[in-house]
Amino acid sequence: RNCILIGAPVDSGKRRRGCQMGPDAYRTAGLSETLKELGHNIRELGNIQHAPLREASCENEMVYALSETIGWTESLAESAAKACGEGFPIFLGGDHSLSLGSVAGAAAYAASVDRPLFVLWLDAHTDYHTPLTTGSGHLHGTPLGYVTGREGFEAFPPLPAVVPTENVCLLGLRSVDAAESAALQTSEMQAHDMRDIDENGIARPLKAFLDRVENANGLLHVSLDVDFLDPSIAPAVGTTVPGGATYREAHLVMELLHDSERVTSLDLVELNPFLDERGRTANLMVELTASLLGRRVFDRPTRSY
Ligand code: DIR
Ligand code: MN
Ligand code: MN
Ligand code: MN
Repeated sequence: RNCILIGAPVDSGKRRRGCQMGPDAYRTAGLSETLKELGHNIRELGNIQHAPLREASCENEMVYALSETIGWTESLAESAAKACGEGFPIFLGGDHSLSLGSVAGAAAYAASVDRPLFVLWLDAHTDYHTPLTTGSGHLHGTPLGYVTGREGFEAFPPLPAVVPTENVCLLGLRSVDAAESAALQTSEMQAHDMRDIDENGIARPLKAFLDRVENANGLLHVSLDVDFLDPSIAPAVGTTVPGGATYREAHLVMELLHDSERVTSLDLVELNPFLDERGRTANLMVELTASLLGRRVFDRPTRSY
């Protein structure tokens, strides 16, 4: 595939800093070399920047770094729409607020080729808040609210195309607040929490979703938040929640995604290398990306970290 690596050092989506180092951590962990070994073409766009900042305000005074996140949404939506037409964009985050832009751009591209966009959200959290409902004020908790067209994003660029909630599947949930939970009930999103995964396995809900993407001839954007993974294998994230996906579950998800041949864009988000133990989380994220792009757990080369 023609992979386009887009560094997006977004760090405005929450108060704790460090995700700005994410793109370099993925480079250091050998993302580009790993994908080349799998036979893919790689184009490196370096790091992109946010659009020029304009003043913006929100009724909710808790909201943090609104202008900066709007600036990132603008530049990322543009980059994503363009890159989707040229290859397989991989966004090297950056915190999850980068997905306001990457998903909006992917949706714009999908609309331009008259195909539906589906979104797979791999995360401990639903990220379905709006600037008006967020209690923390952290906009990394709002991308699914934005791309599905919830109210409260008036200060943001108008959405080029709304993602219908029925096209969204969430896997890995285990930290959902009351407001998000209530909003989720009234949406058509398919939300699978860890209990669901414990009882039914992770392959079943994923396969059901991938069948729907296939039947609709859809494009599929995958958004992988580091905190989808269990903190014991992926400690480098500001919002660790116990009880996440295991190494084997995560690779299985990636291999099923590869087999589906449906994935058309990918976010790698929330890695905070400042919190890591010798790059192990960055290395794991690179391995998972490799599985999504064709590597099998059983034929991966042995490496000593
Ligand atoms: C969290 C943010 N639910 C909040 N979400 C995170 O601040 O409302 N997303 N960490 O992955
Ligand atoms: Mn998230
Ligand atoms: Mn999360
Ligand atoms: Mn929340």
